[in-house]
Amino acid sequence: MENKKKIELYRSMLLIRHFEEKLTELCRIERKLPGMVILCTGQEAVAAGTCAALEKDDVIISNHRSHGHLLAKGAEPNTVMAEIFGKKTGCNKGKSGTLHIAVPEVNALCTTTVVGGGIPIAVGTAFAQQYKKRRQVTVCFFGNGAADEGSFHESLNMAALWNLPVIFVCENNVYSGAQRMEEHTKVKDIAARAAGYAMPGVVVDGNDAEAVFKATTEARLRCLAGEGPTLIECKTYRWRGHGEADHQAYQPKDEIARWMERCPVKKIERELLAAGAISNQEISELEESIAKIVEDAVRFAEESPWPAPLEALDDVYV
Ligand SMILES: Cc1ncc(C[n+]2csc(CCOP(=O)(O)OP(=O)(O)O)c2C)c(N)n1
Repeated sequence: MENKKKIELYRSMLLIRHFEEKLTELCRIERKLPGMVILCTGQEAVAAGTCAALEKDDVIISNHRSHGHLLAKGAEPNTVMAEIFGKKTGCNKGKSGTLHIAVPEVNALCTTTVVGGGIPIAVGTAFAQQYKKRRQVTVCFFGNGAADEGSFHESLNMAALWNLPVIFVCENNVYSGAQRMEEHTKVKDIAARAAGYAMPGVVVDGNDAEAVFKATTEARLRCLAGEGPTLIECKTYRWRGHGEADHQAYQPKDEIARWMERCPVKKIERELLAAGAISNQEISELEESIAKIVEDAVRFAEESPWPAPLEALDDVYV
């Protein structure tokens, strides 16, 4: 991979990390953020690696752990932050809050918190892309828990049958809520399920952004060649609880520590330093500029007005 592209990946991951660390801080202030805040800290390489392999017109469908996906696809930090605050200037006018954000400007069409609910929607958008003969693909992000839902199996079957241009990206972060994967399925690799639907299934190190980028690039080319979908399983780990109110009593401390040693952001940073592609000075400057983007986003959100109560009736279709 070219150093320029690798630095892009690093920057994308740093933005997600800083953005979400700020959310962790804000969650400690009572009543600052409405609703449940669900973070992808530790999983940044999946969002960054996948989205770096996509074009702007490609579609992503996200789940409850969405901030990384949206930022990596190019969503504006200011309007995403304002949306998380529930403000009128948010990308969904304060009506979605953190859990249901859509950013149509970057083709992040839908975030659904119905576990497994995004997978058939992605099959639908991929069908539209194929039907309209667009050179575009759809990526669907979902967790390992979602891969045990009926919607996952039905969707993979249909997508394979119709050779749809869809890439199923399973972020296997070991847990689903408070349950470990082995408590709800006997399979070791979710990717093995792809064989049941006659599509390629790939396991990648989900803490290696470059590996995720390569797997997505190959899957995208297969989609564009009319060869249909791919299931990519990214093995990673959730550093935080299911949501920020979760005290993680069920996650062994030494397990968290082991995975933190495998930090995806530090990994790419070490590689860039070793290759002489970036200096410590440049890293500090990059961190500073990203910290400023996040501070500006928080200021923008804090200074923005609340939506008026009657605006709840705008944009309602029926
Ligand atoms: C259909 C449905 N069942 C249950 C829930 C409650 N719920 C929300 S997130 C979650 C865990 C999802 O785990 P996983 O798919 O592995 O994603 P992760 O949270 O690990 O990223 C559950 C059970 C829900 N939102 N929707």
